[in-house]
Amino acid sequence: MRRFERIVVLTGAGISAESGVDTFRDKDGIWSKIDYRDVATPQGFERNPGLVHDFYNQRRRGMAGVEPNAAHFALAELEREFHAHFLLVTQNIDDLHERAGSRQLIHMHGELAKALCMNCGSRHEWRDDLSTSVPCPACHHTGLMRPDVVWFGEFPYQMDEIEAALGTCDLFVSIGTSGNVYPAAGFVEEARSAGAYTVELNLEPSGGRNLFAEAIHGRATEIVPAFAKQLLGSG
Ligand code: BV8
Repeated sequence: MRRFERIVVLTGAGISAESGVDTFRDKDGIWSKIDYRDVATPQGFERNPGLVHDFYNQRRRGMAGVEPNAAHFALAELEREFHAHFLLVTQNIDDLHERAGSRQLIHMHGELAKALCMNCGSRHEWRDDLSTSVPCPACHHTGLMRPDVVWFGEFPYQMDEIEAALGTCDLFVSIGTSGNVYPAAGFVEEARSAGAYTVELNLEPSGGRNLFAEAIHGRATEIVPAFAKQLLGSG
């Protein structure tokens, strides 16, 4: 494998699947059980904040006992070797990447373990249930705390940093994502037009498979450590 200097990795729900975290669009996935318009849009929160809080409270509670898997650890090791020019962008809102040791990390869709006050804009570490009766720890306003996640129709976080990295990378790797959600699904084309080599690692071909120069299919806990080892072996 050729030698790369500047790597951008994008991950989706598939990298956490073997840790026991549900994906969205697989059979029995999250969106097969609840309509995303009711729980992952600002309009849904406006209509029924209690339903949205229950949805995220269940997912927050569901993280108890969930551990990072070999794929998360392999990416953290890859970063340590490529520290200066390595960026991990995740669509996931779980904290498994940071718990595996990843540091050059952007949660473009926000974080389950954070709450945002819509009154004063303050953000808070949040591992308990949220509800409309929880006061903001900063402004003490009640009723306007929400999960700090990016819903459909909202702007993903740190897009400037992400676009800058895509424009200068020489390797773009997409792991465990179905390529359904934009702008993340369009990152491969931005990286490719900047001259990067593009690889998809996924259980099965994603919707965007043909946009990648190479695709490796299999379970993340097997193909990600093997891919990272090959990259490190190429020096
Ligand atoms: C925005 C909330 C304006 C948090 C989520 C074109 C350009 C820009 C926007 C749009 C556009 N077209 C349409 C839009 C609007 C919309 C959109 O994309 N709609 C889709 C449905 C068409 N996008 C937005 O609204 C975004 N904001 O556009 O702002 C803008 C415009 C331009 C530039 C900047 C901004 C906001 C999108 C964020 C929505 N929030 N969730 C939460 O509750 O988690 S989306 C939701 O889907 C999650 O965040 C999730 O991360 C994301 C993507 O899903 P995946 O991670 O891919 O999961 P999925 O289940 O689909 O796939 C899992 C894959 O893993 C599968 O392929 C499977 O095979 C694989 N797998 C399974 N097991 C394994 C495995 N692989 C390996 N090993 C295994 N063991």
